[in-house]
Amino acid sequence: MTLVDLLKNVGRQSIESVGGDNIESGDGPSDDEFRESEQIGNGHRPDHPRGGKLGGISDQNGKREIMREEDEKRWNDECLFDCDQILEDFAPRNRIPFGFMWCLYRFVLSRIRHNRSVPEALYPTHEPQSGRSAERAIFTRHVLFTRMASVKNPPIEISASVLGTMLSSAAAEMSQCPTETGTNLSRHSESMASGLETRIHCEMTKSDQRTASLRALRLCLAMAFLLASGHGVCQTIYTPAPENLKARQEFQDAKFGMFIHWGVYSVLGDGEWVFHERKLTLDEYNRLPSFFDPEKFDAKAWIALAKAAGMKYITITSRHHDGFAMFDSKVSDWNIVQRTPYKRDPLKMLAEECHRQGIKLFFYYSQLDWHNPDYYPRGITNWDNGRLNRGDWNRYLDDYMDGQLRELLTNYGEVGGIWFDGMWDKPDADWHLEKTYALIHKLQPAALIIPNHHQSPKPGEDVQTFERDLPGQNSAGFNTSYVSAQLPLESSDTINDSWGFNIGDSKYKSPSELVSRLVRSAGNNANLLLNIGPMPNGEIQEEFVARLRSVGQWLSKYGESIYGTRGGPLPPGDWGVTTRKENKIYVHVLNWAAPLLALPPVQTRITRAVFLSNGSSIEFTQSANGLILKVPPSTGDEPDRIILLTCREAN
Ligand code: JFZ
Repeated sequence: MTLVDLLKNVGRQSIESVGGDNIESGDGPSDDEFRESEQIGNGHRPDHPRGGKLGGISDQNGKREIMREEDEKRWNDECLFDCDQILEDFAPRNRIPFGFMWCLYRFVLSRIRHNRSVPEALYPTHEPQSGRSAERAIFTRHVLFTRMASVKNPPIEISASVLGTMLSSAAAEMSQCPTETGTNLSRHSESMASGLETRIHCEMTKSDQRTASLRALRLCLAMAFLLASGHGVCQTIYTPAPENLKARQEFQDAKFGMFIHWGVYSVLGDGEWVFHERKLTLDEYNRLPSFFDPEKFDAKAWIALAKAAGMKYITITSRHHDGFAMFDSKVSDWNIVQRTPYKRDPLKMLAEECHRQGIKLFFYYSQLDWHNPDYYPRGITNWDNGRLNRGDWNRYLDDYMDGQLRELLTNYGEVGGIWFDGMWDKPDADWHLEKTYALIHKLQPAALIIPNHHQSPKPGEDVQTFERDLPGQNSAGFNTSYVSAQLPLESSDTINDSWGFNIGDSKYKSPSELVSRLVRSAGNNANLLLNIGPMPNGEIQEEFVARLRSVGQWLSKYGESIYGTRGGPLPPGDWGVTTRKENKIYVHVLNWAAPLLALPPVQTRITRAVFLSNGSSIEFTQSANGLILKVPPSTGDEPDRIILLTCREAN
């Protein structure tokens, strides 16, 4: 059962237990309620440790709209700290100020209004950089929210078992992160679920209590109404089609894909951001397509190279931030067929070749556009390139972008999915995601939506992707630390340091480094999407070709330990990772010099351990304390020593 289901149940129970007649509307508090709540809220707001009162929660306009979208970031930024502070101050005494819970309720409700599912509403959008504090914030919200729901004084009772299950489901979600916080939450939820005498009492005066009881009753009813009737929530609950779920499995099995950044920018040999980096004007950039004539482009050779590398899918830029469509688009003439001497549609040729050679095809699509004037108001990458300072945002999204997506999902046969990028340019904008995602899933239900927005997944998204990073590590600094336990995961990376062709970048990763990244991705339950930036003449530079072929050779020997596996059962470490499939565990020793490797316990009985490269037996000891393997000495030139463990049962 998901948290959403549980909350729905809570909603239903509440309605049944008190009758539905007090429900005013699902639109939140009345003006009176709002004023009262402000008083209660203010009265109980603790001092902000950096001065002033707890911030980010009052509605300056006095409007009933609970929280404006632009306030949300401020709320996140300011209140994450406060949440922690409040928990630390009050939780040990088991008291949370009602004003704070009320504010939290408003926060959650406003996020539901902004079309987020309930669990999504509990997660911060703008997470702090450090993984620990992000997790703490999520944890805090889970706990506070469930506490709010369990306020004793208002005559709404949540049964012990429902609250217990809610907490354990929250704990289960959290315990997917192998961190201290995850463990803390599990422990916390256990004690709460078992005892449940632990009730939250609001510290209020008698009269406050009466008002608050009334309020909480109304609030809970409004919440219950919202949840039970599905108002504002229903459309956000996305149920993937069976073919989509199947495609997710296949995606996870595929493990290795080819990312391709190719566009008119490739002509300048300076990466795909050259338009922005050199602050070119529209007039200047408009000259570029006339130099793009990839006479050596050979779709068959590209796909054959992906296959030789052991890659199972490709994700190619159908258009990047320059907005230039690398396909035959009727939506505007800013495209390869109409603006370049090449005049042909390479995506069409690639699609045909992919279908012929059994490779899945995904389209990268930039929602950010530096060329179209309707991309307005502009985002953080704005510069004066000569565009008009007005434009029609809705037209950009609904006609231009959705129009092109419709073309991509209609004219190219079966498409694996759409890899979105650029939302980070306008993080607070309304991107009409629900509409766009619904369009994609309607046109091709199996197509996976993979957004590179660096946030927790939103309803309608099918894969969580991490740019230049392993899930949850956020070593790049801009990814989210939240890792979905449900969605397939993907990590993208470059062979040198560039995405688009960069003539001055010779920082190539070695073949072993690339193998090791692939293995670490698999061990972290993620795919690796490895990038190439083909040259403007359509050729792929030799440095990329050689490296891809050598990864392919490695995979042709050791592919069984990668393809079709899932990460684990043991947590990844600096020493290496594990992957699993049926009753097999592959121990990938990537960085371990000593002869013995001691690992945490494996749940099932290991019957056999062999060195995958030559089938020789490996000595091992399995006990309740853990597993000790005698690792064959390194020959120095292998990126990964793989030990295959056969187990009595599947892991
Ligand atoms: C994005 C693109 O901008 C880039 O060109 C490439 O396509 C890559 C795969 O995806 O990269 C980003 C996007 C945003 C940030 C960093 C890299 N960011 O917000 O810090």
